[in-house]
Amino acid sequence: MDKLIVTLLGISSIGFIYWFFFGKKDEVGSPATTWNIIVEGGYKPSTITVPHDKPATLTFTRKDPNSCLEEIVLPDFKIKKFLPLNKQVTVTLSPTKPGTYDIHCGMNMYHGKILIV
Ligand SMILES: [Cu+2]
Repeated sequence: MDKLIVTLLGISSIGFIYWFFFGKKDEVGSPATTWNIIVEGGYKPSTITVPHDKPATLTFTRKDPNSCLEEIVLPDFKIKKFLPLNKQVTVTLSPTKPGTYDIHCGMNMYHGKILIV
């Protein structure tokens, strides 16, 4: 029995290490001006890439009843929006400078990234 537990722990820690180093990479898509972001336990995708010379439209859909996620804040763009559950909320960005910008919830607990290229 003890051996079994040790074996299971070993397997799960290998799985964890594997996930930690290989599974956590952000999927950075190619630059696009329209993005659909699902808000569920965080932001999916958590990193989006937009070109710096065109306005970008981000549509957020909150599927998570957690009130922590009910507000979206893009501090660099002075945008703050309430996200009703299961409703699409569209935000338009007019990026000018390439860089990495933050998206977070009203309490600054969940984070996403906007890469402006
Ligand atoms: Cu929050």
